[in-house]
Amino acid sequence: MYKKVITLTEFILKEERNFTGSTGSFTLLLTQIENASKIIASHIKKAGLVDILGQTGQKNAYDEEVQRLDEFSNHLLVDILSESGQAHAIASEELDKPFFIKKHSGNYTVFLDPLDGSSNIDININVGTIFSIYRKSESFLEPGIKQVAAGYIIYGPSVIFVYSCGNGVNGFTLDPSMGSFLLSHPNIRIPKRGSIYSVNEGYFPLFSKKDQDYIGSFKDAIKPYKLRYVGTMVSDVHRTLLKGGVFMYPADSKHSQGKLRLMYEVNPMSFIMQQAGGMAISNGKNPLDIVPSDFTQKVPVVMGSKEEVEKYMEL
Ligand code: P6P
Repeated sequence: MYKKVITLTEFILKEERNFTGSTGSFTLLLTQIENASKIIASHIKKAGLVDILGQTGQKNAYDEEVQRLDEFSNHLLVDILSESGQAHAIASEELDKPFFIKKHSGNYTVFLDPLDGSSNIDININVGTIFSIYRKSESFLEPGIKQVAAGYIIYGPSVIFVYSCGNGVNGFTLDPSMGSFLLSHPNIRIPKRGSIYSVNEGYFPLFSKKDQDYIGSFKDAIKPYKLRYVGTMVSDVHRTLLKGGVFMYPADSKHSQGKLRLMYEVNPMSFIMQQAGGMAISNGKNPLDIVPSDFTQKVPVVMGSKEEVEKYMEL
């Protein structure tokens, strides 16, 4: 029996029709991100076989070692988006400053974490790409609430493309035999509560008393929560989105604002969480309401199921 499968391209086109006056520009931009993710996925699959592993010996704006695959993914995404004619500017975790497109400039600003969790590449653990899209604006940095779309691609046993442009969250799995992403997770809704908490317990002694008490509440629960922590935000957030529970990257006594970047990681993932019925909190407020001070700004974050995040707010 013929069963219509919906490709990501068809889905984006259908969504485009929901936006009056849409010109197809956003569709083309998102399709180019899709195309780049397929190329990145294919390189990751054979990372162990070609001389693309290891470090470049360079450091990024956060003084972190740049992995070769980081650099490759960044160059690829910047090139493809620059050529798309739809991007006005591209800001990437791997670039010291935003890249403003002169020729074929477009209407959108894209913030990218080209290869999130890249230090896990060499041990064959999932990595991801995170993107966050704004309309071109005078003030380059805008609060996350102004995002027109956000999403991620998780490169794991399957390659899954998850995104939202404000009408809920949908996930698409790459069918390698067709080279197309097919709708596999329609209308993702995060469970109201979960049974997993996700945090780097190694830093527990450095956390605030409030964060320690919050984490302790999962261990002391009548039915204790499970701890799952991959160390790749895309993986930890994806699991939280599908299974429920909470992911957190708190501030600690050595990092007053934690490690995750507002523009590249916290805003897109908070947007997705909220679109799926979940919540996110940074320094006591919705991360999407934070007026960014600069594009490398870091914020602590707790995100996930309503019940777990509300419990954090009550502390
Ligand atoms: P830690 C990866 O380097 C990353 O930016 C996120 O993907 C991840 O959530 C976090 O850092 C892991 O940091 O300090 O627990 O190793």
